[in-house]
Amino acid sequence: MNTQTIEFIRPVKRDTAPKRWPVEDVEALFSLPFADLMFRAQQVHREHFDANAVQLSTLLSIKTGGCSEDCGYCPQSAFHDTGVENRKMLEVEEVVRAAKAAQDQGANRFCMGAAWREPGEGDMEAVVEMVKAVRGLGMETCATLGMLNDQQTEQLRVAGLDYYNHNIDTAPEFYGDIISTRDYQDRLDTLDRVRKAGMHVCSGGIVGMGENLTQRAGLVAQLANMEPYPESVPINNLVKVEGTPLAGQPDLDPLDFVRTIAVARITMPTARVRLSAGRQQMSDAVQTLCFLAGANSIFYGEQLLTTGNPEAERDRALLDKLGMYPFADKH
Ligand code: SAM
Ligand code: DTB
Ligand code: SF4
Repeated sequence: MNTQTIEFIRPVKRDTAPKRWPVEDVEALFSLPFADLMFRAQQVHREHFDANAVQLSTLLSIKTGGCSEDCGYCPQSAFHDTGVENRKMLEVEEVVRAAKAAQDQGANRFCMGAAWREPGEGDMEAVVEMVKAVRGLGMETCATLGMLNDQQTEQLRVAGLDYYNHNIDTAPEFYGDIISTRDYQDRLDTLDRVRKAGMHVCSGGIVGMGENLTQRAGLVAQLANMEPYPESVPINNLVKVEGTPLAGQPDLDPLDFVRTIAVARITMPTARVRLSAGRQQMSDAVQTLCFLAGANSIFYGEQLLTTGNPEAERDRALLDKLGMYPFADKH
């Protein structure tokens, strides 16, 4: 036997195990006839969830504007002139007041967002107090504070944080077109730390930023191939804010947004798929299609971070009309 033959019979070495969801398989889902895609999404949804129940999270910006990152979509980046006023971190009492009000309106999760690349030296102490206080109200807690190191992750876990939101936002190969001040791996590293610390992961992305279909499928594949995939997956429709580099993006066809929800549902069957930013610009009919496609969580309350969201009353009316009701996850 010569060396040539030995080489030939040696098993092929792979760098990584085969992915559960190759990008081309996800892209094939996107390309299904609309009715077939919706049917598959509904089958998966009903296998794992009450299809009439929706989880309600309320957002609060605990530190607004002046962020040192250059995310092309974000009104809070210091690189863009959007008219968003920079504000220092809110006091713990103000946060608790807002959380109580959200709870009174029927929200069961409260998400605290900060316009940081990462929390600074003195920031964690106050955030830990906020998490403890909101949890003390009997609400689930979520925070989104940018990148975390091991120590910060541990502080949040000890405080009792239920979810950490950290979006990967788009496909790896499109990321550099949108953000230059960090790379994709930074996001994945923080998500790993959150997962290892034992908190629930909330991670999703934005559609409508000019990505092509392969890149949109690439975003979903990245999320779906995480082991395990996130418990919560926010799908945001780009909110076009004047002064951001993406303000002039053409509108996404609403049916392509609905398709993204359906594909997320099929590839991540047990995740909460959240119909996130962009609802204020959506008709009731499109939102309804998103629920039919498997969305089962929304941001609830008239404000996202710096942009608007439908009034709570309008959302209650829509849910009533659809025979849907709020539902809290049990952990
Ligand atoms: N600074 C932290 C970070 O980037 O992780 C937390 C706050 S940041 C505003 C949270 C997420 O909001 C981003 O990852 C992005 O997905 C979303 N977001 C920001 N601006 C948006 C916009 N104009 N339209 C849709 N989603 C947006
Ligand atoms: C997520 O995926 N979307 C929310 C939340 N997680 C933090 C934020 C949306 C922000 C929309 C733009 C703004 O209001 O500033
Ligand atoms: Fe900063 Fe987050 Fe906005 Fe990026 S998305 S500019 S990190 S607040």
